[in-house]
Amino acid sequence: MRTDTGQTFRLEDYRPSDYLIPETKLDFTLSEHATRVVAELTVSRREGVSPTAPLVLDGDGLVLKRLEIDGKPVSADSYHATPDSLTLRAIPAADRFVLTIETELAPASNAALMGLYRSNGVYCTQCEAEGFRRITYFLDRPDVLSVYTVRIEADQAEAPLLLSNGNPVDSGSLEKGRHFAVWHDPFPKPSYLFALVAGDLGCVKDSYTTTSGRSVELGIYIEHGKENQAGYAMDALRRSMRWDEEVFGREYDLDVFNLVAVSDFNMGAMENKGLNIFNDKYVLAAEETATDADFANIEAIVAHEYFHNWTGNRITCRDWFQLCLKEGLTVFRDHEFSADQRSRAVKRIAEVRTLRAHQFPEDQGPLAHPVRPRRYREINNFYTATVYEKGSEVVRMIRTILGAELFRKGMDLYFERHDGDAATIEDFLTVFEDVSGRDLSQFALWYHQAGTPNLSVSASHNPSTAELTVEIEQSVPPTPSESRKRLMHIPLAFGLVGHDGKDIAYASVEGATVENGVLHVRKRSHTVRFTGVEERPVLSLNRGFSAPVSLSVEHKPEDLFFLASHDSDEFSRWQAFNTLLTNAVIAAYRNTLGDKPLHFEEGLLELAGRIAQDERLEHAFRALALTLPAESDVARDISHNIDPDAVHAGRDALALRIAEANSGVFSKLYDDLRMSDAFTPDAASAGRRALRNTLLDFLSLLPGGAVKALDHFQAATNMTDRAAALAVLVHRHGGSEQAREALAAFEARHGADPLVMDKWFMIQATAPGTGTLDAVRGLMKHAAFSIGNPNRVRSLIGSFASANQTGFHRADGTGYAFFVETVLEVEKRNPQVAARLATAMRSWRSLELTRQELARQALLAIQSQDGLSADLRDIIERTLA
Ligand code: 0A1
Ligand code: ZN
Repeated sequence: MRTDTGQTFRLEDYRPSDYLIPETKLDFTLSEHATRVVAELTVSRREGVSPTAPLVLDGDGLVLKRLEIDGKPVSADSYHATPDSLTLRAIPAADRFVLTIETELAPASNAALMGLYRSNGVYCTQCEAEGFRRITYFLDRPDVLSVYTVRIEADQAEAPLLLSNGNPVDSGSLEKGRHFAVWHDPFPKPSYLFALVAGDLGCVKDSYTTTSGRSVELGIYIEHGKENQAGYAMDALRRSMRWDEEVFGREYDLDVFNLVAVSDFNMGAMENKGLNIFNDKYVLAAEETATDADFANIEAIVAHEYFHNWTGNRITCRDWFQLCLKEGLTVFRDHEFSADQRSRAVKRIAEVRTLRAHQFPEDQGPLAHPVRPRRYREINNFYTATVYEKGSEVVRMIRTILGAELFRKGMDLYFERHDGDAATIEDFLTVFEDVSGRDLSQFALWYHQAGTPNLSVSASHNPSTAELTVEIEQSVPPTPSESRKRLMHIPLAFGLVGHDGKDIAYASVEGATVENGVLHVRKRSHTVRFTGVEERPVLSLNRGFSAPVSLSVEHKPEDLFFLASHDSDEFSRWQAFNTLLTNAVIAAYRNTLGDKPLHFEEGLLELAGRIAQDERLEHAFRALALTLPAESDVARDISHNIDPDAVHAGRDALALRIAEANSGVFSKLYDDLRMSDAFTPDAASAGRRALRNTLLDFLSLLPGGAVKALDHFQAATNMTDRAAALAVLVHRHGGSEQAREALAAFEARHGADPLVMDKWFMIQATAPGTGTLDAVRGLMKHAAFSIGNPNRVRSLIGSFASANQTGFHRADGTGYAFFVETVLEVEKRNPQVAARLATAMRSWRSLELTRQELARQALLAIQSQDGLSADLRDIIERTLA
């Protein structure tokens, strides 16, 4: 385990490497406990660098077995090797030389899942961000690009399949039942994109012809017996390849594209050149085992990794501070892909919900950092919602500001200008300035400055002058180490909605630039005057969530009702109703705390019924609208001194009142939505299921609800419906006979499938109430649980800590004691997963004082441990700071 060295890396310290490695030859002789790696690196000195400059290669826990320069052993006094670095002092004066390095690895005991490891008997690698240095000594930094040739030798029976990046060039049998394969990747790449897979896996093959006629062999490799679950991923891959050609003009560039699913993986998936490696959760899909959400995730992640081939691989990052250059842009691309494959409005609502649930709390808490950070102690901790999701929003804003056409021109220029480069955010912004002639320097603050900007807006209409005046105030709250903020450029899409629901025109506008329905906020305050506005319009702001800001608009109460029913922008319609629901839960929360009776407006309850039945709206939209804001969403809006039990009580009370007020309508609709045709994972069918399952959640609160939910569970013919019913039973009727029966039936049916059991774990771990802690402790002893597998840890422990407000944040602090114990236990094996788990505490300062103090004690208990990993110490110390 890499323990903390206390070293901080800073953006301003970036220097190009003195040495480069234009060619890399790797020879792997695989064995579980003693894999031999011979690296033959062609090293060149960068022009102008003194021949006396030492060559310092990165390592991480390595054992050096042999070292040669140009085929001759290096004398002991000319180098210094530690597990973490290899320094060569006497270097040949020639500009180029070949360095041969032999190391020995034990993949079977690599529990951190970085570098070369074993998953279910399959050898595989994970090198981003700094895993390659666990394989051999190298200039393990993204601006050192190399052409790789890889030879893999293994036991034929143990590993009939031998894969690496690029194209296959040779293979054959060897003595004693061994065999080999050689792969060559003609595209220079940084070490983090290296990959190797060797094992015995099933395979699904297909082929694809690019627009220019290149034929590509596609392969998806999965556990034997699961071949029938790879069809959806293959289809998503083919659709992604076509879409990137059509929308971004990008073609695939190798003869093969392979994708491998492994069951032990720290993240979702990895874009290694020509050899994507996936967490099997994001590949395997069948109606019996995967929910509609799983299908949508698979489609998005397959696309994401594929799109990296251009945004990440062909153009990579100069250094890890530029991570958002590839991640934010690629998330934007996968969002657009999914929007084109599904319903754009529904997709946008789902994205915004995710952003608010994960990125806003990050931006508003101690772990806040700019989309392009300026410093880090452990880069693994910067694969964050800010870098990914906010990074994508920033790219979306560039498109909003420039318009679709100029945006595409800018992207074309980016690909043309930087293909083969390790680029920066400045390079990226410059292409858009060049194609548009705009100055994006104020806009660039979105990359450099952390925190979610707030906009306060009020409007007044003067019928006698036909003028609408809109006052807009901008503020950016302070974040750790950035107390003073500069004013941002915020593109706000808007409309002035007339009484008939149509946008009304205005004659002129002054006080801010308005272009194509977008108002550009650039100053601290704007007084914007629209003339020629005869009737009082309702202001619809931040349509389509054009900017990732917190918006508070002084609406009259009836205005939100109006927008929720009439706004022509579907996102804003959803937003208005969601705000009404959130406000209602917050009011109920305050009354719960004040021991006052709870009251909900009839109009809101009725509107829920009207939305449910509105045939003009897609089913999926209605399902999203009727899904009450999560307890964590409500807590975020309350923002301080939060009592999670009262939030829970307020939210539950609203759910019950909506159900009671609409029981007839909901029941009928629930019955009408029953589907008898064969399962298809398309968005329209998924939308019907989503709405029906949302209605079930409400109906389960009424008398006979548990029986109804059990009927739903038993009648389910797919995982979406089965898991939804199980969640309703366990969350709404926990401990009931029906909940117990469904849990047992689910376990009996799916006990042998770990990915499906993850759903069973997660549903139980997110059951509200103080009893869940003991349940989670009990489930950790279940045969299907394993503390070494990241998916199991995330589904049971991660979901408990980050998605169970009442169960985890118990007033007696026992949830936090469990947290300390478990995070440290996980850390022994896998620091990266432990550090991510620990981010569950990032909003501890928003809690009421008793819980706050208990949470602080828990964090201090972890901090006081000796020998903490760099990953965990970094998160804990920033959380406490
Ligand atoms: N680049 C991948 C994410 C990723 C990052 C780190 C990993 O291991 C520590 C694995 C994957 C992506 O964006 O999909
Ligand atoms: Zn990515």
